[in-house]
Amino acid sequence: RSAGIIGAPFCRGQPRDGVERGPDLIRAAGLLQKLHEQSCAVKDYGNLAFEDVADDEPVGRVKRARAVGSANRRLSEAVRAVKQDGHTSVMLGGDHSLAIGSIHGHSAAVGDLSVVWVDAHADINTPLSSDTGNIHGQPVSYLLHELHAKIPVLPNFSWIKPCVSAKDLVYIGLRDVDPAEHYILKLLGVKVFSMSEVDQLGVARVMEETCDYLSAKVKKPIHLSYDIDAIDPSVTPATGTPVSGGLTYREGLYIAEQVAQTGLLSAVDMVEVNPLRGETDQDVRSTVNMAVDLLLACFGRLREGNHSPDYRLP
Ligand code: DIR
Ligand code: MN
Ligand code: MN
Ligand code: MN
Repeated sequence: RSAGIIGAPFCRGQPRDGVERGPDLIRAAGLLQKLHEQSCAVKDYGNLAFEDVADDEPVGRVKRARAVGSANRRLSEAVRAVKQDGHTSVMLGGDHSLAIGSIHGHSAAVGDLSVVWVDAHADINTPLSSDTGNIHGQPVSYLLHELHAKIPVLPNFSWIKPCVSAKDLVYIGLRDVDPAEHYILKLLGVKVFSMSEVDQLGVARVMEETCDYLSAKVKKPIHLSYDIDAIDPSVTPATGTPVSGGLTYREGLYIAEQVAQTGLLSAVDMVEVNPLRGETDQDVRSTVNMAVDLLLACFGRLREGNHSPDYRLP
């Protein structure tokens, strides 16, 4: 398996500057070299260039719709190309509004897919239910078939076709869910492992149930959308909306390892790393290192160790 890396230095899905630096920081922490060292072929497609959108006035409460719509259209094409080149797509964000384009492009290339959304937040507000108007709290709503009728037309969003079924979505790590989001999750019967379930079942059972649930019927390619704020802020403080009581370093890694072990991982997003939200260099280092370690686990790195099939003892 090979990794096709796309940098998406984009921050307009939320109000805090700095998250656009994620892709370069994650590369600077040695992602490509470390993937090579674990015998993973890598192609870096570089960073996308997003045009600035003038007069991007709020539409209702929704902020920066034109910029978010146009950036995601580009990203969707880029992810589709990476999949058509035969790689596992790695989208480095940027904020989580980018999951719209990433999942859309992934689905355009491979068809039906499952989504594992690891996050403190559900990111399933509709443009009308959102209190903040920030699109990084809404991406899932644009992607679900079941919510299509609830989504008003936004400028630069008309290219988006819903491409995910509620039954093919699993959440892990939730602990800050708005009332409208909770209503939607219950209404659609979405599979959710909030931090309560992680406490109750342990991460091993959560992943067993996640993988059983997703492979019960047809085995679809998996899109792993990993918001770094799923991890506890003691480990990943450099992010825009930290919420206490998150996944430990080990739980976070275990999730990525288990998704990788299904053999179905087809695309991954690593989003919401924001160096300007860390108070110290160590805060930023710790956050970026977590992102890198999660991605290495996605490409087969095991804590027990690894060796290539042709290894011979000297
Ligand atoms: C909140 C916060 N539910 C919203 N969402 C965040 O803005 O819709 N998502 N922080 O990452
Ligand atoms: Mn900015
Ligand atoms: Mn989040
Ligand atoms: Mn998120």
